[in-house]
Amino acid sequence: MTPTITAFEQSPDRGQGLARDMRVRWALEEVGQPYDVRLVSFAAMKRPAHLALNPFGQIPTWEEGDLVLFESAAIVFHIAQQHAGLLPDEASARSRAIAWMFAALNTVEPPIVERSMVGILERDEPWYAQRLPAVEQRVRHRLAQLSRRLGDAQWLDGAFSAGDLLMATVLLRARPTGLLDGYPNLCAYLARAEARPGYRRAFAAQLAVFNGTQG
Ligand SMILES: N[C@@H](CCC(=O)N[C@@H](CS)C(=O)NCC(=O)O)C(=O)O
Repeated sequence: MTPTITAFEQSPDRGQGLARDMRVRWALEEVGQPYDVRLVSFAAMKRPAHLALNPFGQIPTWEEGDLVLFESAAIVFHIAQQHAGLLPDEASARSRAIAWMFAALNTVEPPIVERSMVGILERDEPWYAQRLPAVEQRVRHRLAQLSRRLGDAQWLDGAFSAGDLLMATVLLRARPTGLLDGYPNLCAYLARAEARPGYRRAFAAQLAVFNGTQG
């Protein structure tokens, strides 16, 4: 059965791959699972029909027969459980890859999202100039720790996994701030992720929505 995901009708990032449907599209492309996309407006996301899919009124969502899911990482995990290629078969390696999925979203993403929200919502506030350095320091702290752990490795723990997929999408959100530039191995890690054919197909598909050239 072909799953249907939701994505922004008009993405605020202008199709630069920062919206969280990108994670789901990328996972689907990695495993070769075709999918349908239903585009939703900001207004539609807050209406009962979409709230029935995601109580928080956000994208992405997942519909596959009777199964409805929300939360991008839960959807990526679901895809990884259904298909080979995103999680190792060996039990301990699989658990470690899942730990990296949680680390991406629970430990690394929060300061990065906080930094971008401060830039969007607080730029004109009197406290902005004082607050920004503290927020950026929290991002640097996490990036430095991640950079140390990654070292010269290609991926976080052996072969590319759903942990890398989520971590790369989190790092993408840090790139516009320039904070990633201080960590050449993380920049190279991100470039490796972006060079993957599955990533490129997913990126092109969501950019086509923004450009109005979706097939
Ligand atoms: N933790 C959720 C976050 C979802 C989320 O923040 N979605 C954003 C797009 S990237 C959204 O729908 N924003 C519109 C809104 O919150 O009104 C996930 O990973 O799926």
